[in-house]
Amino acid sequence: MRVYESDSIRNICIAGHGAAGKTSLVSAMLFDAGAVNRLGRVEDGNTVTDFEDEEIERKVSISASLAHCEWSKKKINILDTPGYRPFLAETQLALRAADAALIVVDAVAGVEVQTEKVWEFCDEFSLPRLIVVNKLDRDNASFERSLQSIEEAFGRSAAIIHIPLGIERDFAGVANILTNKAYRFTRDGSGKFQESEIPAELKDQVQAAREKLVEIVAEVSDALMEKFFAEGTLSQEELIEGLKTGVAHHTIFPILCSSATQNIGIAQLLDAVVELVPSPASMDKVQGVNPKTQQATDRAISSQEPYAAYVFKTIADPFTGRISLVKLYSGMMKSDTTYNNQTKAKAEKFGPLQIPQGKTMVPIGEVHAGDFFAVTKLRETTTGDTFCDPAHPIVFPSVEVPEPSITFAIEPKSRGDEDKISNALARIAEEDCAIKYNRDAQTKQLLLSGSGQLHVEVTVAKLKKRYGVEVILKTPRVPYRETIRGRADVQGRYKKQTGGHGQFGDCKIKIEPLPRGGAFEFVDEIFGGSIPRNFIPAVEKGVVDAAAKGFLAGYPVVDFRIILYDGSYHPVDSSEMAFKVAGSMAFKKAMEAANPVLLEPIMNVEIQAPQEYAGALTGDLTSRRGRLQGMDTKRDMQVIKAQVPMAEMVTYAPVLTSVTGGRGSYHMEFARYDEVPSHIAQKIIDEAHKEGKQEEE
Ligand SMILES: Nc1nc2c(ncn2[C@@H]2O[C@H](COP(=O)(O)OP(=O)(O)OP(=O)(O)O)[C@@H](O)[C@H]2O)c(=O)[nH]1
Ligand SMILES: [Mg+2]
Repeated sequence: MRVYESDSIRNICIAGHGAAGKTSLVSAMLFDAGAVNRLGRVEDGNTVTDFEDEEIERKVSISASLAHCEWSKKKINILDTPGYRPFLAETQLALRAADAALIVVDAVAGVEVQTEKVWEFCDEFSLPRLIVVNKLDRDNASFERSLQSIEEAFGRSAAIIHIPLGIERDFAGVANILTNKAYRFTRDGSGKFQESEIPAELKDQVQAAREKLVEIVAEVSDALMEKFFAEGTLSQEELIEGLKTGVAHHTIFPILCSSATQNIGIAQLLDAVVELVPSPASMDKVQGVNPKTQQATDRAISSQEPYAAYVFKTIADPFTGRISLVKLYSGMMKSDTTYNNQTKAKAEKFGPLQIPQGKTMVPIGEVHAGDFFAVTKLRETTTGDTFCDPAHPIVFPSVEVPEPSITFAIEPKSRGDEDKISNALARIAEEDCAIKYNRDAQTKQLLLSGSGQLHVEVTVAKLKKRYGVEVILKTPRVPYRETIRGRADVQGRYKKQTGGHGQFGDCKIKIEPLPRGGAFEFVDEIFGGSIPRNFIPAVEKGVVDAAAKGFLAGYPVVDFRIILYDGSYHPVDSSEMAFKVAGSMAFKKAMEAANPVLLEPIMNVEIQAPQEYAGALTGDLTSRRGRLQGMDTKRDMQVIKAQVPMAEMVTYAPVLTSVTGGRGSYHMEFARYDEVPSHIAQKIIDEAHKEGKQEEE
């Protein structure tokens, strides 16, 4: 395995909407560059970058993966990423580590929802971008429509570099407006092509595209602008140099053409990557924070600098164990060396460094600034950590992945697997930052949250295949709460004075509602010692314990204030125990008198679906006691915002899927607690009493 210098490296991340052809494109790039000797196909489950069981089975990318090839003596590191919404956190992590993105647009569908989403990620990371219009060989492909949607979404700084030769079944290659040549492919999947003059029927189009490009490139600098005004055009060299600058500063986004599965236009795409994507050596310093001073600092991307590297991804391999994928920003790193994990303040002993080609790892002695590598079995290191020379400390910013949007309760199929589940989930959460799991303190259920039903299902499949634990997915119990509407003034008196040593506690309390927010306040207004100081905390404890057990249906009572204002005691029989009991008796009486009600969590729900389903979806939301908050359109998708009780949403995912034929997605987050309407409350209370009885039996 060769060691590459930073000026011989290009780091790109392939991103775009689901099924745009990203994995197929990577497959063709690797094949044409001779990195692999067959053109892997998603259909056949033999691509380099979709190697996980779940990816092969579902024919969908689920995790980001790293591959590489050599083209024109440059090493191109390629990160393939998922395009389906539930897996976009992976895409975000991969883009964070790349130096440029290749945004893949489906020539039939044009720019889609997730295309825009990944574009936003690129904005966030200030990434240069090339745009590839792929699937130009498909029926109903249209270069014009694709361009139109690209310009609508991303503005006129998207500039054509390739024009397709033919379309749909006749798509045969590309006309390159920079070289002013046409490249016609043999269309047998071999990637072989012949160079020729631009065909007569495309000459005008090529000319117009070139003129537009010259105008856009002229805006890159004052010098170019002056030249352009003086002479009405730019020289070939000025055009190329200006274009490179525009790409590097992400003010110009070149548009390329391809068919990944027919292997057409891939060589020209690789040329464009090598020529237009900045090498790490040519890039500005990378920004970070000095962990000692918390001040911003930066580091030149160079092998001469002290080492600094960023762990952008972790793979939990059931056989190898933990695999950390690392981007080396500066310095060199070697196999079998101990390095400083600055984030964890721990030294980590590295075994051999490896260069991943999908799942295949090739050992390498050392790696230089700008390159990627993998290292296995680090003990403390997790995604987002920085390694650096302790004498030159720097920490790189990590990525905040979005909060999960869907939650299920999980139960093991066989009893006794509880510990296994937690261990396995801990592993999976290491590689998948978008998964969260916890035991709900209120309902005692083990909850698993992800970015969508598919995400949770994939996690369940991993649990089974990798760790041998089978679980059942259930809708989570709704964490209802209880509160009061009114006020009350009551006495709790506990007296047991039959024979020997008795028990005596007596307290008077007022209860008042507090605004929503889950709060509880205890106010001590005892003056003159009607209850001795040392027993007051016992009264509070009695109230707190009783409130946790609930009054109506066993759900915790919240949003209330207790004012302890009077009471009495017995010099011998009073005890903490007795005052605790008195406190809880008082609380129950207070609840009874203060008009108790049930509260339920209300969620902010945002649904995206093709417009034709909007009516059906809003109707369904209304029947779920939802309140519409607004409608919006995003391209051809309708965005519906509503507030809906959580209890009504636990059954939503399969309904949305069946209504929209799998084309809708939704996201929800907690908004607030609201009173449950009384006719529904009664059902919940009856249900809770029934369950309570069953548990007692
Ligand atoms: N006709 C045609 N089909 C293509 C082309 N590229 C990809 N496909 C097909 O489109 C489907 C999706 O391709 P993938 O490469 O898995 O797409 P992807 O963007 O990686 O998908 P995700 O990673 O799941 O978002 C597969 O059935 C491919 O065979 C293309 O250029 N032309
Ligand atoms: Mg893919």
